[in-house]
Amino acid sequence: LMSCYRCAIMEIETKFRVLNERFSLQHDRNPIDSIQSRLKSPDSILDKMLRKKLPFTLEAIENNIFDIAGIRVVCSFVDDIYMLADCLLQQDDITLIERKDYIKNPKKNGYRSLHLIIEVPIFLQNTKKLVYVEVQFRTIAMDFWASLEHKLQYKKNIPESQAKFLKDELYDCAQQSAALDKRMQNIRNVIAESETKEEEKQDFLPIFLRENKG
Ligand code: 0O2
Repeated sequence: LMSCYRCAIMEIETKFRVLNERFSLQHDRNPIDSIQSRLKSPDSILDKMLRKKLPFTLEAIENNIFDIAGIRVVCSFVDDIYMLADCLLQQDDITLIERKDYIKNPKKNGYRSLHLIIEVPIFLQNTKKLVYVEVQFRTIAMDFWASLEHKLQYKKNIPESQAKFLKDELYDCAQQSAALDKRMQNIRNVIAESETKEEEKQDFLPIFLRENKG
C-alpha cells in the first residue's frame, strides 16, 4: 500500500515539474519555488485512525485517510498557486475530491494554504489503481510561517503565559505575511504589465528597427 502512495507522489511531482518547465519556456520565469513530498508515518496514520475511530484495516486506511501521500508546492506568488491548481485539475486523469482554501478563508490561528485532495491513477504491472494524494500549495511566506507554527505545536513544555504570547505573535506574523504576499503580488503585476506594454510596442516597430534597436 505504501508503495502505491510513493508511486502516486512520483506521478504528481512529475506533473508539477512538467507544468513548471512549460511555464518557464513560455513566460521566462518559474512559478514553482520548490516541491516537497512526504509519506505519512505509520504513527501518524495510527493517530488519525484513533482520532477518527476507524477499524484497523487496510481498507479503512485506503478509504478514509486521504493525506498519506502528501505533496507541498511552494510558489513565490499567490496568483501562481491558483494557476497551478487550475492546471492540475484540468488534467483528465485527475479527480478533485476536496478543496480547502485557507488562503481565502485562513484558519483562526492565521494558517494559510490551499489544500486539494485529489485522486490519481497509477499504472501497475497488470492493473490500474486510484490513489488519493493531498496537495498543499503555499507561498514562501506561508511556508515559512507554517513550519515555525508546526514546530510550536510539538513543544509541550512551554509555560502557559509564554504559549499565549507566542500564539499572539504568530497570529500577528500571519497577518504581516499575508500583507507581504499581497504587496509582492502587486509589484509582480506591475512588472508583468510593463513587460506586456514593451512587447506590444516591439510588435508595432518595423522589422529593421526592431533588429537595430540595441
Ligand atoms: P502533518 O504532520 O503535516 O501530516 P483531515 O485530514 O481533514 O482529517 P484536517 O486537519 O482537518 O484533517 O485537514 P487539513 O485542515 O486539510 O490539514 C491537513 C494538513 O495541513 C495538516 O496535516 C498540516 O500539514 C497542515 N495544516 C493544517 N492546519 C495547520 C495549521 O494550523 N498549522 C500548520 N503548521 N499546518 C497545518 P497533519 O496531519 O495535521 O500534520
